[in-house]
Amino acid sequence: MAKKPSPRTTKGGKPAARRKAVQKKAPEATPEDLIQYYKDMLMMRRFEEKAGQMYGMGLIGGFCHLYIGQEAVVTGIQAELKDGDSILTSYRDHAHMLACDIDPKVILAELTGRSTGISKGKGGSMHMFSVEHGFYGGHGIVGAQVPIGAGLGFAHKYRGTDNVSVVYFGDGAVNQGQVYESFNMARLWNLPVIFVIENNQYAMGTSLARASSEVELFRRGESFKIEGEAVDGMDVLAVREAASRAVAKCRAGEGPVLLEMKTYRYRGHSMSDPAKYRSKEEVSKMRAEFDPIDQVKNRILDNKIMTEDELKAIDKEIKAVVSEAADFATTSPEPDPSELYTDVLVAE
Ligand SMILES: Cc1ncc(C[n+]2csc(CCOP(=O)(O)OP(=O)(O)O)c2C)c(N)n1
Repeated sequence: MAKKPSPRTTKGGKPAARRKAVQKKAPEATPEDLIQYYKDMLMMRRFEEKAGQMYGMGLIGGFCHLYIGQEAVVTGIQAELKDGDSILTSYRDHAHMLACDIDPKVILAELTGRSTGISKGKGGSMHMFSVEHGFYGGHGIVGAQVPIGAGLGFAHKYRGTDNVSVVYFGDGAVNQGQVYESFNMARLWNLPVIFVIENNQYAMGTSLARASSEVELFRRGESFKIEGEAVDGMDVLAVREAASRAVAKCRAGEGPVLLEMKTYRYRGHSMSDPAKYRSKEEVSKMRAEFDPIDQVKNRILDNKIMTEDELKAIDKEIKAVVSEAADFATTSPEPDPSELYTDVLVAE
């Protein structure tokens, strides 16, 4: 866990790159909030379990990276966003799209390469986009989304709105030069960008400590005077609280901000990963003790907001929605060969 640093000041007496350690106090939430987060995270989990199953059946081709275990991060941040805000992420993008209210049917149809998919079946799991929903991809090149996220922040500022740009990237992307060029421009121009490092501890099979000289990733903005905070990314309420502070700063023109979400992915890097770089015990411990959905479920039960049976009924409803999406994805037609050259270049 990160130590709280001694405060430092710039020449002008302003605090420089202050940082905070992982939140310890359990934040408050209304019963409605808890139920909503439970539903949102369960939808992501059931959707991806179905995607994993369909991949195994050969219905999904190409790459498929699951977000299972990390659901609290995108759910907690999305709870603080509003219309006009933009988000973008890597290839591990299904949950981010669901958080943007994109129909599970069109996501699953894209995964199965159907014409009804969000990229008309030509993008697959890693290449999805919806400007209408404020979702700017789905990026297969590690770190490529970071400068684009800074650019979207510039667009928000240029247009004079108070919208923010949230760019998610992994611990494997943080050592890239383009990330630091983006930090520099974002601070230089005070852009409303929230840089969210989803630190799930492994980049494919490489653990953070094997690839990074500084593993406290919330410090990575320091030399650019970007304030950073480490957050318990398995607790949706801790995420929401940190997001609320970050969003308020950005909307007030005091951005950018960096959030390091300490999270964990349960599945392999992608569907073809045998995951030999970590023990089964490590994964089981994280699932048993820190699962984001169980944490919310326990809060709901402990506070007698709903009964176990009522929660099971919600699960049943969500499974029905996912099952309907799977039927849609498997019965939709494949793209017509005439689509092969459409939407490939911008200036057609
Ligand atoms: C520029 C670039 N280099 C390498 C790769 C191959 N690659 C795909 S995912 C990945 C690991 C990224 O890990 P991280 O950023 O921690 O994200 P996570 O998969 O953990 O969500 C690598 C090296 C790539 N897609 N792009």
